[in-house]
Amino acid sequence: VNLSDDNSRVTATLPTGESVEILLHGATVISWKSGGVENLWLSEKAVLDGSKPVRGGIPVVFPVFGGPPANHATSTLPSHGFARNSRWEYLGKSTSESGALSKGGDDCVKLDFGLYTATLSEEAKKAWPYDFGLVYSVTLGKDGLQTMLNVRNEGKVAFEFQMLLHSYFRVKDVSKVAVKGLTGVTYIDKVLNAQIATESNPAVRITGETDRVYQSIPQDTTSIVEADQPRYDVVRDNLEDSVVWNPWKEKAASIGDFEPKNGYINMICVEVGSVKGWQKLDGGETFEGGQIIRSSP
Ligand code: TA6
Repeated sequence: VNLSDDNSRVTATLPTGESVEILLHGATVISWKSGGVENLWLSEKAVLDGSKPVRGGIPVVFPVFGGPPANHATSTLPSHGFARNSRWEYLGKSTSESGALSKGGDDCVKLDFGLYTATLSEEAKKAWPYDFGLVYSVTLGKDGLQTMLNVRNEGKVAFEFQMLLHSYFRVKDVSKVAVKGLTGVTYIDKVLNAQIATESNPAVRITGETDRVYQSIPQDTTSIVEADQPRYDVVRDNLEDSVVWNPWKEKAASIGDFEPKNGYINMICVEVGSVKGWQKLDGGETFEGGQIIRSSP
């Protein structure tokens, strides 16, 4: 495990060659390599200096997903909340951790990152005046990557939040991709004026701008298949919702830090989260949710 000289990022590599790189800005995973290939898409114009959220990798969305609602505690927060645009602290690593990804030892390494009220910008504190603590754990294993967010209410006043891990997966050609495991699930179609629909297709294909919020998904795994070969399995842990997003050509052209412009062909977002309604925490209570991603390069 290595903290960069400029204290901006942490990298870890396993003896078997897998690697992960996390930017302290937003605790954004910006690279995850396994089987010799990069699994995450990162825009060539992603801003990595902390001045704005990272376009790509795995941005952490908290305490609100999307544009905040009116007349709500999150109303004056930026879209997708402050977590992805805040400086997190590196809390350290542990290798003895055995869990979903491995039996411990040196076949996995767990890196922890923290964000607390005390380290939040004045602007964010003013916009969302609750006493909270986040610990984001990134565990690199031989057979996958686990990212878990632990949310704690450190105050006495209850608060509610949404969370989502905005993962940009790298693919060779999105026109050959199918997303499986969503049959029968209700979704909000943000491209079709937020109309509610039910997924009738066992294999969701991307043929244009796609922005769907699938809710209350009964089983925990969403699979990304490419050219009929399994590529990623995204397993939700204590989260029931997932967003499938691809900007496609026109939207990609309109996003300033989205480069190359035809990069929409090489990415698909499958974003696990709790975004239907709100999770409520009373003082002292915690919530933990996240994902395990298995890659078959
Ligand atoms: O997760 C899908 C989405 O909510 C889309 O609507 C699009 O806005 C995307 O997130 C990216 O949002 P950003 O604020 O990172 O440009």
